[in-house]
Amino acid sequence: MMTMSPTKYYYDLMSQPCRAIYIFLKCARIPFQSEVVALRKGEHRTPDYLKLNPMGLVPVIDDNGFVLTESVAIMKYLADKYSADESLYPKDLQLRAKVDEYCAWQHLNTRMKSAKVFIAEVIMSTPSSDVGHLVDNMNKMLDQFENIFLKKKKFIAGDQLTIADLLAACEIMQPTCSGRDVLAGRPVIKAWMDRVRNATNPYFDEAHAMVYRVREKRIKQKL
Ligand SMILES: N[C@@H](CCC(=O)N[C@@H](CS)C(=O)NCC(=O)O)C(=O)O
Repeated sequence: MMTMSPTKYYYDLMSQPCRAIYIFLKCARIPFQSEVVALRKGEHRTPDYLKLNPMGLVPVIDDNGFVLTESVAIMKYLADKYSADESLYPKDLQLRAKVDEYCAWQHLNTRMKSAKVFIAEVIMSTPSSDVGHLVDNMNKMLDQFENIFLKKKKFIAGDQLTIADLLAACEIMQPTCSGRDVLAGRPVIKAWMDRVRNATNPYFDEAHAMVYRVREKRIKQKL
């Protein structure tokens, strides 16, 4: 009989999609073998890692020889194959379609618009005075997220937390690394973020420990 090993998960918790998958794996109680790939040390560019993912990006899973990249595809695969909790990626056709709708939108919106502010402020140390247009674009995205996706619902797909909320929360947390109060004046998104955090803790805080540390350091540097 062939024995199956836990899925190997290649990740760095400074990466937004990696945090979303990490929280998902923990909440869904899916065992995994942790394979940390330190981006700051260039471990995603070693010949061995490039054999696994020629694009040199995290996240990646290796499920007993089945290698998969792309966070959204990874979460859907793991949910369908291993999760006993169906609420995280619902089987109901219309609920699932709402989750998929958000997952399709987020790459060029939540992810891109938040990441650009993070890269400018944290990676490139661009002065705040020069990031106004990026912050404007992020704010337009946050308006759309609130008014089109969240509306008055508890979570993106309704009453239950899904992978869509995990992806969204982890992206919106990224630009907070600079010390920026991304959700200032946004009580609706702030309340949703608190619901996501409360529903997933201690894993949310565990996944964001490094984000919180970077944020505190940046705030101290500004004082
Ligand atoms: N569309 C991919 C994006 C993956 C991605 O961009 N990963 C980033 C971290 S968030 C990365 O590995 N960056 C390393 C690099 O660009 O060198 C997904 O959702 O999985």
